[in-house]
Amino acid sequence: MDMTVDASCPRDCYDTCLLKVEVDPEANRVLRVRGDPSSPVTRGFVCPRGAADPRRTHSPRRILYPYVREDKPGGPLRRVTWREAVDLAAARLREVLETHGPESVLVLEYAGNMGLLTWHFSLRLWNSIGATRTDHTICSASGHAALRLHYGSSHGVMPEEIPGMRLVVFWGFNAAVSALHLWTLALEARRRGAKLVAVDPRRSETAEKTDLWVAPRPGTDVALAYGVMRAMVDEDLVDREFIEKNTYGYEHLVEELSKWSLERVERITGVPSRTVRELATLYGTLRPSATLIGFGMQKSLGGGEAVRAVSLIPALAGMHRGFYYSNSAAWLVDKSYLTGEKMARNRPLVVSQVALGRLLEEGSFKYIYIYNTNPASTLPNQNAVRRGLSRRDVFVVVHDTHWNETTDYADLVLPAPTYLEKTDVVVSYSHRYVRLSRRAIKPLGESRDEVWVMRRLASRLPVDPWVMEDPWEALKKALENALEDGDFDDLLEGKTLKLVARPRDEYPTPTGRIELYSTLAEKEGHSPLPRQPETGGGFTLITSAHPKYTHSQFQDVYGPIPPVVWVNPLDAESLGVRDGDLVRLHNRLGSVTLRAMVTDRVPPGVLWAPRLATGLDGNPVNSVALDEPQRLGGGSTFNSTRVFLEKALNPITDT
Ligand SMILES: Nc1nc2c(c(=O)[nH]1)N[C@H]1C(S)=C(S)[C@@H](COP(=O)(O)OP(=O)(O)OC[C@H]3O[C@@H](n4cnc5c(=O)[nH]c(N)nc54)[C@H](O)[C@@H]3O)O[C@H]1N2
Ligand SMILES: Nc1nc2c(c(=O)[nH]1)N[C@H]1C(S)=C(S)[C@@H](COP(=O)(O)OP(=O)(O)OC[C@H]3O[C@@H](n4cnc5c(=O)[nH]c(N)nc54)[C@H](O)[C@@H]3O)O[C@H]1N2
Ligand code: SF4
Ligand SMILES: [Mo]
Repeated sequence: MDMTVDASCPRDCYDTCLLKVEVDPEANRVLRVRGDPSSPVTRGFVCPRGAADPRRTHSPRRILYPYVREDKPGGPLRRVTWREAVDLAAARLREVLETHGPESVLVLEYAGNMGLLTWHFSLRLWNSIGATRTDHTICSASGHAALRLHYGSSHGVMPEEIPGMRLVVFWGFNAAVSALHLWTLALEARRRGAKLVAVDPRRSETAEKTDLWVAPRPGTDVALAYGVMRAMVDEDLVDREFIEKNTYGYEHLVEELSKWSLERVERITGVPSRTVRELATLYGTLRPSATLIGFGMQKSLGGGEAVRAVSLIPALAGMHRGFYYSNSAAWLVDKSYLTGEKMARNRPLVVSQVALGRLLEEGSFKYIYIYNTNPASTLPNQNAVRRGLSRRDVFVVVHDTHWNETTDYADLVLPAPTYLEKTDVVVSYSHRYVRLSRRAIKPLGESRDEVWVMRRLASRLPVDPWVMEDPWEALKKALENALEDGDFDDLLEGKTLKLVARPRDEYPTPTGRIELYSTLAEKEGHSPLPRQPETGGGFTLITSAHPKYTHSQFQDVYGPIPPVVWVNPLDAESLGVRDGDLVRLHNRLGSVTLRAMVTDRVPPGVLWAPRLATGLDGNPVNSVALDEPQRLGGGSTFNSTRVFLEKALNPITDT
């Protein structure tokens, strides 16, 4: 008989849906994944990825057994037993630790599964031996650093508040694709009379559906935000009482604004002054408002600066933390206890995830343990990444659920169960609702979870006793202060609980206020007020999320990510490119061939491609992606990628 199991989607996604999973226990099959209607935020529906989870779970691309690779990249595989696999992984690790030291061991993980056990607890082994890790800067780091400068921490509006807003601004945030449930909450606000705005250089799916679309040139959001604030000040649309009571440095900000005439703003951003005024009027008259700042906009050389500038607008409009970026800093989950970072004797070496390719290429590591991430697709400067992983003097272990680009570079491949095959707890980075995600079916093949593998490895190495702590005991301790309306036992029983959230109107800044002028920035060597970076000429390549894929995942279900690039009709004409032609994008890092879609959804000088597509020449889009970390927070700069574009020969029709 079929049955239904409660789970939470652990994918790197704003929404962290509560799910109802229908399974056939006898056949050990997942039949259907539905949204749980009891969730106040994710409300009973799933995105195309959630809906495809039964197919992804039972996909022919699943890794079901451990394998040793004879020759990399891509050489023949030999199936081995778990005992052989663990012996080999541990022996090589011991050898590298003894001859090269822990710095030459790299643990490389990210948010492929955000489960607290899957992702965090399984880091204990690596923290105990002092392995090098990355700084997790690939996604949102610079925005967090930016908000800390002005607000002390980065949490903001809670999703349940969105329907009550009178204005919702999606600033560099394609929520209609990347955060379907937050978008749905905004649609509810609109039904109650709210206005929706999108700020995006590209006519994104979100921009197409909002009431106002503001289209700055890429990387000019600081100027635009200053323009909006200037108009608010000039037209007396600011909340003076709020500013007086809750902010620091208003005079400095006003002085800066005096340099930002709307003509200057228009020259830099391309946004007409009347549109800047219109946005300022919306902010000044429609309260409360929520400004949803996307991770996407933040992935450029001045992305952190842009987040800083945009975040100050709602303060002028009189709102406590009137932005939403990520609420991960609001919760009191003790992650450093879970990961063992807190107990570790030595601080490990931390390297840039954004610039990792160059380190890999130089041979900085002799042993790399990879899980929950697909670096041979998702990191920038792919040529360096792939050369680095191909080195003969580095032993690469990959523990993943599916064969992917990175498994081609693995010396040892280990099979992992998907989230539907293990029990875990997932904490969202947007909403407060948390529930036990129960195992729906037994692990497929010989797949073994991350905690199991960690403990097996640890039993063959000299490690601290805390590595072997019972995972559920550790979880209980890590959640001790985190749950608002119940305790750990309630969670184990399956109740949906709320996380305690830090207050919205408290500011752990040096002055205890919203620092419009950041004294922290001054101290740390950044400009106290956000700074508009230089923007160059040539083509800027923007890449962003596609509705059917989570980064590189789901190609086994939906087929390859479309290898297309949007080109503005004026650019196409001047380069002699017609719709459907093959074009080659190239720069000093590499090249990729894509099919041109000529469309006015991008302005001249801007190209857009779905992220993580593989080009028609077999090169990943990230072959050309910039790997220079941002100055503020070290974040990624994918959207500052500059490329040349030329018509390519079509291998089939052009001879
Ligand atoms: N379907 C789907 N959803 C996802 C994911 C996924 O892979 N697939 N991944 C999740 C993850 S990890 C992330 S990080 C988020 C990302 O989600 P978002 O924050 O929405 O980011 P992106 O989709 O990268 O881009 C958002 C928008 O920023 C615009 N943009 C680019 N440069 C600029 C600029 O200079 N200024 C402004 N104003 N806008 C700019 C782009 O045109 C794009 O429309 O999505 C999450 N949700
Ligand atoms: N060009 C371009 N590139 C980008 C971006 C961009 O905007 N443009 N955005 C960047 C951003 S924001 C992000 S967050 C990164 C994401 O980069 P990655 O984290 O590398 O993204 P995924 O491709 O989703 O890879 C996740 C991997 O985890 C595996 N996995 C899933 N569940 C489990 C599990 O339970 N256990 C184990 N062991 N493995 C599991 C999946 O099979 C998959 O191989 O990509 C970045 N890359
Ligand atoms: S990927 Fe996001 S929207 Fe889709 S089911 Fe998972 S949490 Fe929900
Ligand atoms: Mo991300």
